[in-house]
Amino acid sequence: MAKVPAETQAIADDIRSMRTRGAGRIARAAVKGLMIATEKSKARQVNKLLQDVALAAQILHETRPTAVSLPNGLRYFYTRLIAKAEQIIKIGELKKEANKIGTGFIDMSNNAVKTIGEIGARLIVDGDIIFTYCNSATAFGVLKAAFSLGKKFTVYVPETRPKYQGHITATWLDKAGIPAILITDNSIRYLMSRADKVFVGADAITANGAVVNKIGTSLVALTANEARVDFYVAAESYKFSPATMAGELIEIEERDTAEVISQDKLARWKHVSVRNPAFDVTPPEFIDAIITEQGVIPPQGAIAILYRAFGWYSTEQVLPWEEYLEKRS
Ligand code: RUB
Repeated sequence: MAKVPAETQAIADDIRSMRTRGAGRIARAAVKGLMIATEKSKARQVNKLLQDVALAAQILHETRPTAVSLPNGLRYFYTRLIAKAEQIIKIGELKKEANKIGTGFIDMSNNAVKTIGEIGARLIVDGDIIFTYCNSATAFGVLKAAFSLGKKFTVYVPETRPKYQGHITATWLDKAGIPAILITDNSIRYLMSRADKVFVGADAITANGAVVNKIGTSLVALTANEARVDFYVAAESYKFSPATMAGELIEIEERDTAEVISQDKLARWKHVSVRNPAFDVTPPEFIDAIITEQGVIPPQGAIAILYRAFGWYSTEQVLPWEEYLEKRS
């Protein structure tokens, strides 16, 4: 039985190992993986093509569990491919349509980040002291757009242990010429009293407006709440989780302990183990607003975004490629 193309497998490996990371980039890379799997499929029948792409969707989906942008991106591509497959029987024609679908998602995603930047920039005023956390292209887009408008502000960037994504953000800010201060994660509460606003990204947003983002985000939100600092989340609407409409929880990824401590040191300890959860949940009470490409909403408005995109959650929204995987085996 045919495997997925090497390029699709490489995309999956890059997502798993975090060479490709950040919820938006993960979604765009995964959709690219499906585009390649469709293009390279040797299937001569439409149904067989759908089965090949289903295997690619499964492999890509299993890479990381938390960012909802990943299943949402895969679902966007696969449901539209099924719809086209119902009308088109020529493989070459279907492949062309698949390419359009994938490009459509990637363009929509890039445009959403740009629009969020423009909308979010309005919230920044001269003299602001801003906190961010981890490395979010969407939150960075807000800062960059405000800076391009000539606004003058300073950004505090926590390092974000254990993988130091804050250093990536610091590099981006430096390249953009935006004044920033890199701080250790333990300095957050001490320095938050001087801040005006926080902008972070999201891996998933639930129906009740809770935001799942890099581990430690909820501590940033807690200290912002205590210091009465505005807390904003910048997130495209494909980061909202339809399954949470039916009360499902977002799975929090636990990563390898080697990211936290050397395995030699760990081996010497007899009574101590290590945990490395990668994300946490910030409750809606700590969030002032979520900036989406559709506009700025209170966290309680999350359900409206979800309803508009998916209708009420139903079994139809169960991963659509699963049915074709079953046919394959
Ligand atoms: C990245 C992270 C980012 C969101 C949003 O976690 O928590 O804040 O993914 O990013 P990781 P973006 O480094 O574990 O992938 O706005 O770029 O989609």
